Amino acid sequence: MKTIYTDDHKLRDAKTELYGGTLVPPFECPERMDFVLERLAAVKLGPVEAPTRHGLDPVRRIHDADYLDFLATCWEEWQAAGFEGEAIAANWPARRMTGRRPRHIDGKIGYHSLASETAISGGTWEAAQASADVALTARAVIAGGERAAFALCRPPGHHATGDMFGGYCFLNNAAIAAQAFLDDGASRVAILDVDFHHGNGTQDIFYDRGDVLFLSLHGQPEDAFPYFSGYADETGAGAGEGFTVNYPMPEGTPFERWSEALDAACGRIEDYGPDALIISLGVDTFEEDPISFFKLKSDDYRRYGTRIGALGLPTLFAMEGGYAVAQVGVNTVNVLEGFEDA
Ligand code: SP5
Ligand code: ZN
Repeated sequence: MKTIYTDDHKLRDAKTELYGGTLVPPFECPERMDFVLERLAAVKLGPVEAPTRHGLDPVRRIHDADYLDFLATCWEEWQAAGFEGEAIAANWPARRMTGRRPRHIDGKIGYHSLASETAISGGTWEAAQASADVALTARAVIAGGERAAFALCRPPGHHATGDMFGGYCFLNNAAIAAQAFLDDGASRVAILDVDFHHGNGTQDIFYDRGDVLFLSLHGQPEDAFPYFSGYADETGAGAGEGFTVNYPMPEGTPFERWSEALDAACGRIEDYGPDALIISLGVDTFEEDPISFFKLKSDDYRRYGTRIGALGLPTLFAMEGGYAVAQVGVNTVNVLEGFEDA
């Protein structure tokens, strides 16, 4: 299958992540992509092509105008305020406070964020736009008749809501691609999120809609980021009731248990009968991932790729997380190879 990729992701190069009370080098680092590219070449999965520019119109279908304005101006405003570090939120509209959007960047960044680990620095906005273009270009490859495509997105997207960044995500690439399928004539799209973390952003964006089925396998929210979503009783609202499906799982979950949840999710997808499937492909379910607690092994990625391939659907893989950097390439490409074996 084709991979869509651009070096423009390197513009996302924050130096700090707030982790355990100290500023550390971000887990979500540019080098992750090198390992994926290296493995794609080693197994000759297929051509790697550059994205085409799609502009902000398809992004505006998912994200609010004032949020996009914030992303575009955050770093300049932060510097103009005289702050010396990278832009990190320290204040939020917490319970019983007003939800009004402040003017000062120190307030506005809290209004538009859901976590403080993710710092904004120069180039973040440009890289986020390029990442959305990668997803939209892969979407167009499938619309052009290919069975599948791999959007090697960075930064990732599934934590980003319509108006909040966090969890290393700024624009929700999978949601933007799903909406593009619908706007191009699809009736139903399924998004299966296999990243270790709950895809809170994607869930939130489509929570009250029946034209996108969202399913997520993830670390249970009692113990795992993003902590405030991903319970099994979150099932959608209104017209979206029944079209959000969560499979939270505990610390130490091995592939045997995880793959049962995947089988259940695949059954739901078959019942739904979507025109296209998007996989939010995070490989932080790996046993050696430094910030996660599932126990998948490298061979397991190939096995579950085959299960996804057996659905027989047009399938867009969008890269999300995975922080055992040297193994991110093998594990990610194993999924794609397993898919092609189906
Ligand atoms: C796209 C993606 O995978 N985003 C993940 C963002 C997670 N950020 C918060 C990390 C906090 C991890 N704390 C776990 C402690 C493990 N010892
Ligand atoms: Zn993740």
